[in-house]
Amino acid sequence: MIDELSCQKKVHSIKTIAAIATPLIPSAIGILRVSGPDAEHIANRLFKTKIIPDNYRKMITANAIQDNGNLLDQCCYVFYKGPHSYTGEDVLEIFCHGSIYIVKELIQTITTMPDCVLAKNGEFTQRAFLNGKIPLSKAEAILDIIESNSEASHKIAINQYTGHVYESISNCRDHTMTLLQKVEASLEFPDDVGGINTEAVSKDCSEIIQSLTPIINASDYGSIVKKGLKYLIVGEPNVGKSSLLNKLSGESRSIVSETAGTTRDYIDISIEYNGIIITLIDTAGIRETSSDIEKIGIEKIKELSELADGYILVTDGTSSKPFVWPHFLDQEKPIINVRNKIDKPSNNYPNGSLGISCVTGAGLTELKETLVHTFVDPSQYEPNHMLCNLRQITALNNAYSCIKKAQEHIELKTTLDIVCIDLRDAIEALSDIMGDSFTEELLDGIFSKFCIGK
Ligand SMILES: Nc1nc2c(ncn2[C@@H]2O[C@H](COP(=O)(O)OP(=O)(O)OP(=O)(O)O)[C@@H](O)[C@H]2O)c(=O)[nH]1
Ligand SMILES: [Mg+2]
Repeated sequence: MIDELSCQKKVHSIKTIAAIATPLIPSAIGILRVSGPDAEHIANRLFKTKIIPDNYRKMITANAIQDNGNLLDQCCYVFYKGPHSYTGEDVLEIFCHGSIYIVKELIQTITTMPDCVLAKNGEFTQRAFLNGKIPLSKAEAILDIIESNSEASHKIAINQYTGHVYESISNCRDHTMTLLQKVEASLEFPDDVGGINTEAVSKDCSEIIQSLTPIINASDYGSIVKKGLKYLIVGEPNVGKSSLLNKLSGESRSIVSETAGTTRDYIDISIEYNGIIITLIDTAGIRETSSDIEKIGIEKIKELSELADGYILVTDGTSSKPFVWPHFLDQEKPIINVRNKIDKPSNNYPNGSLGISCVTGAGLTELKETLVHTFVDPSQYEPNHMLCNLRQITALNNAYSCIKKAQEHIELKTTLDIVCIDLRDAIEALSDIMGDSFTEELLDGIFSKFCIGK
């Protein structure tokens, strides 16, 4: 564990950092960020100016001039005097024309100034956290906002950022602390406070469990929103797997032909339905074959199978031949049975499989619904009450099982020491969610996932 003071000292003893904050592609504007004790000096040197307090937090237009007198660009910049900045340090934000050359030259010019180095991933946000500008939970929510790729994931991330869910978790922690104090008191001062009331402790545990349960259930949805769902489209050759991929995505990505064995390599496309990103992977038709290339394609399905959340098994509705589920595919994962080509009169799809047509589009909305609903029902969840950060979800589950253990131990009349340990572990796990206690390793793990410049 490292305490905040030593962190702050460390931050201030290290150098000024600089980074490009926008993607390195030709664009209207390029943004660079600088944070640290030399930010003001860098602005003065680059823009041949002297920043005055009246100009703090104001957009100033100025020429960026390199040390050799070369005019690099006409830029705008904003200088934030610490602690009134994102990181809590002096911060300089530079807005230049979005030419790759200008952006690269600017970062080169800035980072060759004494005591200024290129920032590492997430280092700006890490400094904001270490300087007490934002709690760790908020820092992680920023990452979730940046990574959000659907309406649902954005909603959850924004709610995490505004902190509603943490209020509930913080209340659970307070409740657990009060309970721990009660148990500790009767353990240490039995003569003063009397023996433990097993029923009352168990009731408290039930109440905490009840408060955590909706967050846990909702967070299962949150984690699906965050990572999306991956389905492998499998079946015999020529049943319409590639047609299905194309029809669902609205793109003509996979080659469709009446020749059996057309697809050899796999092709994946992501679609969004009900706020969930679903990655569909079209694969080679599964059959006994003498073609080496086709065999490799079928081998690939085995590898892909491990990463998939489920399968869409496509059969041809006009054929009565049953599909024999190959041993190398996981039977435990959900299998969505679809019978394709229901537009053809000879189609006789049985109950238990979903009839679709890649020609008319029949059944495809039901199919998309099934793909999501097999794992989760989005209408049941309130984004206010969920987490989508996997580290925080793990800590939440951990806290839940510690409270459950405490309840079991108290009901079994196990020694109170053990109950105290369970409750302390639960408090620690709940604190972990909020990031109130942290290790250097944890911080490195969190901030390394950020992009440079954030
Ligand atoms: N009538 C009808 N024809 C379809 C439908 N879906 C696909 N087809 C036709 O079926 C044939 C095979 O389609 P593909 O999508 O290439 O089948 P596949 O399962 O990917 O085949 P392989 O890549 O060889 O494994 C093509 O001629 C398609 O036009 C459908 O819903 N109705
Ligand atoms: Mg195909």
